Amino acid sequence: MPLSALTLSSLPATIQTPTYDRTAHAPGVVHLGLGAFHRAHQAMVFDQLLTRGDTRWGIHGVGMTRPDLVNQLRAQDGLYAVRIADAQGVKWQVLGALWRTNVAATERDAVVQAIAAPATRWVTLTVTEKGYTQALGQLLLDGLRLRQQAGLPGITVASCDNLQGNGHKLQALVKAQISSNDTTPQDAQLLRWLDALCAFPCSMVDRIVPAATPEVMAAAQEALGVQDNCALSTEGFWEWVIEDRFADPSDAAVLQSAGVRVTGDVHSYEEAKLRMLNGSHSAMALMGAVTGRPFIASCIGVDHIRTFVHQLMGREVAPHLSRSDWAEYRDALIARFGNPYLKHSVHQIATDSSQKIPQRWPPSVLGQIAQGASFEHHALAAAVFVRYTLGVDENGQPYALNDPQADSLMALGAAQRTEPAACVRALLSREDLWGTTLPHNTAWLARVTHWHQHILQHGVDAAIQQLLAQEA
Ligand code: CS2
Repeated sequence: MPLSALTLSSLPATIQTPTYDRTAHAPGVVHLGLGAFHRAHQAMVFDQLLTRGDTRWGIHGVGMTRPDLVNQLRAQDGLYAVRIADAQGVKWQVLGALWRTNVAATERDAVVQAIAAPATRWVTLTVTEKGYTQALGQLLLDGLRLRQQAGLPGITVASCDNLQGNGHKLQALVKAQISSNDTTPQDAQLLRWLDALCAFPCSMVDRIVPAATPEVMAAAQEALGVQDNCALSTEGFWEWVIEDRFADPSDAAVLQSAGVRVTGDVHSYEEAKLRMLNGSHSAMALMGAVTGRPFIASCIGVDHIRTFVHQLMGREVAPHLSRSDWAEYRDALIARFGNPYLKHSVHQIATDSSQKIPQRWPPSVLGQIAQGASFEHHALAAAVFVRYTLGVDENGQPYALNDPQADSLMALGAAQRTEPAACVRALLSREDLWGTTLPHNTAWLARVTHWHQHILQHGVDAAIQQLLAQEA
């Protein structure tokens, strides 16, 4: 039997299920990007608010491209289970905040109408780093224009992707769809309306939510007694820090009451999270991909990788953060990475590395260079990235590069066995990855070249051990 509104009442009594009416109200939130992360993070915050009787937080969820997930969710009436598991315990919960669904690629008009619906108060986004395209800006603008023309209130449009200053980027993207054309008086009015009545807060979101696996679905069947094709697994920890900038200012207190941190200073949380958590994730993911270790937990469980990550954060990232409690943050991250319940695939995190590296590594390297300090850990991580572009691990197992830049990266990386130095130079010269300054830094180039050579000759593990011996 599949999980659905009909089978909800047959679940074991220990499992928390939605107690609110899921059909009486129109959704107040349109969420773009219906991946695992949103469903086990924000959807759980909104579920809390709905449970308390605030009916404004039902979600109209929009899958950007893939119809399969949306079809599965529809077949389950938008219901799915989340396993929350770590050293503190294991608990299952069925979420009911998802009230409607669409696929942007095939049902664009329905999405525009959802943004323009009178009940909509928020649009939230987790469309990944590569999702910030003109098409996205235009989709949002079309919905917002309809609102303005209908005389409806402005809304809060919150980017929740792993990008520094994500709210500013999104606002600029939406507005660019107007100013790139000749501005008519109507356009000028729309721009004024956007500035005055809509809010684009920056936000930092954090929870480790691996993509769904058959193993989690089997565990869901066991725990629920029904089949759930959309079941997810996550950790107990979650954090959502959002800038105090809302179309409806009273939302600040509402979100705070559900455990969200509302602040004027998202920046210090964003930079710490991107460079410490995500920066370490990318380094471990690439190391795991090249050495044949499948999960983040299998990487952090190896002594020399754990020490490497500890030092990367403490010595090369922390000195440039404005968040002062970084040592506790680092130690908590190491424990989270080791969570045995999270089978977080290294290849999932290595996906789109070309879009992730720019936020995660260069700011720390530049900070170290400015202080005349060592950037060896980042240089080694960059060398592992170069090695990763070969598309075959150290055991001879091939893997696919899942990246919008896969073709160009593999073309540049192909020559690394025969002309390693030229290959490193070519990959490090790319400003889309490293920014405008690093490609001209000869010391950076020299150290990445050094570690790359070491990796080709002795392997990634030996290179890490050599680095630890040298930096002891
Ligand atoms: C990961 C993130 O896939 C990735 O790139 O680094 O999804 C990470 O798990 C989340 O940002 C944690 O909050």
